[in-house]
Amino acid sequence: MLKIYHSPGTRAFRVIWVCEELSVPYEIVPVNFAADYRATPEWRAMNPVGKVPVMTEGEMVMFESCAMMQYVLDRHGGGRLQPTTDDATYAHYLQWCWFAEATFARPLGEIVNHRREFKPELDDVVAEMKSRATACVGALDAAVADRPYLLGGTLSAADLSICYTMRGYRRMVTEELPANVKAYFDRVTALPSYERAVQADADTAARLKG
Ligand SMILES: N[C@@H](CCC(=O)N[C@@H](CS)C(=O)NCC(=O)O)C(=O)O
Repeated sequence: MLKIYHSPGTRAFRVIWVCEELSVPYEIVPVNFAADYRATPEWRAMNPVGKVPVMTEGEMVMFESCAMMQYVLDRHGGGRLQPTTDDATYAHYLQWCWFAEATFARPLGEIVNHRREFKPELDDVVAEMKSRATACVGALDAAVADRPYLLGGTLSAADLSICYTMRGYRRMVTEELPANVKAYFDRVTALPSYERAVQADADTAARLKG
């Protein structure tokens, strides 16, 4: 059984969403997001830089949410939610999967880290990060101008990963999205698996409180 170590609102959301979309069984282990817990030797043994998430399966322990997502697809997806390597869309599948975390989530993460470390926050730094994230939304708007999903007519895990990051963009930068991206985000988050992932996230929060 996959175990997903998750703190509410954080990046395991994309892995949980993929599991829900694929109907792959998993268990959530709620993680206290407090910095002092993440600095403990117990947690550092799971994630050596003290971040979340972590995923395990049997003896296997891994971190990095997009790698976790890919593991679930390759081991448990049965070919769903991703093109094969000889498919014409394969290169762009990889591109958008990496873009979701390495380029789009990065400035958003910097805003979170900056706000945690600098009080008061430095407005110029936050504005620069918001503008970098907005450039990513512009790229996505162009990419989905003529298609329902990033790869064309077929939903893939890249869409779930990007739309997880888009949640952060809407929370941290602006709810307002350009027209194509808005229609795309609404389409992908209309999946019943999205509601189940939102519920799993809320249940994790309740477990940590209770
Ligand atoms: N690239 C990593 C990023 C992990 C990450 O930054 N996680 C955030 C929560 S979503 C975190 O633990 N932040 C705490 C910190 O950086 O101190 C991934 O995708 O798993």
